[in-house]
Amino acid sequence: MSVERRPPCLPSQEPDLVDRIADLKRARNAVILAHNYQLPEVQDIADFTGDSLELSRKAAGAEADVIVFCGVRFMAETAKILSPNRVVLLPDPRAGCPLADMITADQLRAFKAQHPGLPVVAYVNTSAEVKAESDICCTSANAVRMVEAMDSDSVLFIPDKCLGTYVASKTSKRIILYPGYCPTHHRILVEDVVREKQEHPEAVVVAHPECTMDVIELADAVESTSGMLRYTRGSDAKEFIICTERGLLHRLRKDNPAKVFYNPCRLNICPNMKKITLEKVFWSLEDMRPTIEIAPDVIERAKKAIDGMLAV
Ligand code: CIZ
Repeated sequence: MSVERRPPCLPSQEPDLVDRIADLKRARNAVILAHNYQLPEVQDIADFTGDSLELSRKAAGAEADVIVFCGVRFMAETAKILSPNRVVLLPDPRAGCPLADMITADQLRAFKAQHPGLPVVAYVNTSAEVKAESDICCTSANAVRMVEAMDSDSVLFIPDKCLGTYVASKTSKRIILYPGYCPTHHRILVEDVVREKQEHPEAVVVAHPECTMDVIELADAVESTSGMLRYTRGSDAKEFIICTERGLLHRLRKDNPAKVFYNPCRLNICPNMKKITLEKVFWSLEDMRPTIEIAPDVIERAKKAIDGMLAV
């Protein structure tokens, strides 16, 4: 799908852009969701900010006809799976997730054929079609629990080999990894964390499980983005080194004005997350596109994998 773009009539400096989005949102009866990795100004206009599953569940419970998902494609697809009768807009259709794109439904079928009979645990960072081919979904927060819930000593874990390696260190089950990874988390290096820790020896290191295992081993806590929000709020520590996509720092700083958050490197920016801008949010509400469309049978099968996770 390609976006046909009109000349930008509303540059972001224009003061009433935020008001115009709010007016349009009311007129469309829309809810705006922003993932924790979105640009600060996009997070600030959202009705809800959070991780992808949390947002999709909030949208499903909201009385809105339209869901604007400021995030990447698999996240907007999850919202559509949970709210199939609503219009779901992804303000930039090119906002994909390189990790999710590392496995297609065909590649998963081939992986399953190499390991017949083993259940598939799919991280939420997968397309609807891949979820539809999986036995159960997991988030980074509940991956260990989902693996342990499988009625098998061995499981196929897709697509993130880093999260899978971390899970393997926490369970006695045999995890067969798929070789996917998140390029943004891979750019956070051990040297970055060591240097930051030398500069701020009191700081607590919190790492996302999409980081490489050598970074995870340096961490005081390993958390999903929502877990990081809870952990830092509840901690007595005053300084934190946050090893994940840097968009989360905006919310961490807003929620904890008396605490200090350090970003360990300059390269931990997801270019896809940053494709969503205020202008694109406005345009998507104005034009009511680009919409997320998923075949009904794919929605039904993908929902089973998500519902399986929610049941556990
Ligand atoms: O599902 C999400 O939101 C992702 C990808 C990460 C997280 O930890 O929130």
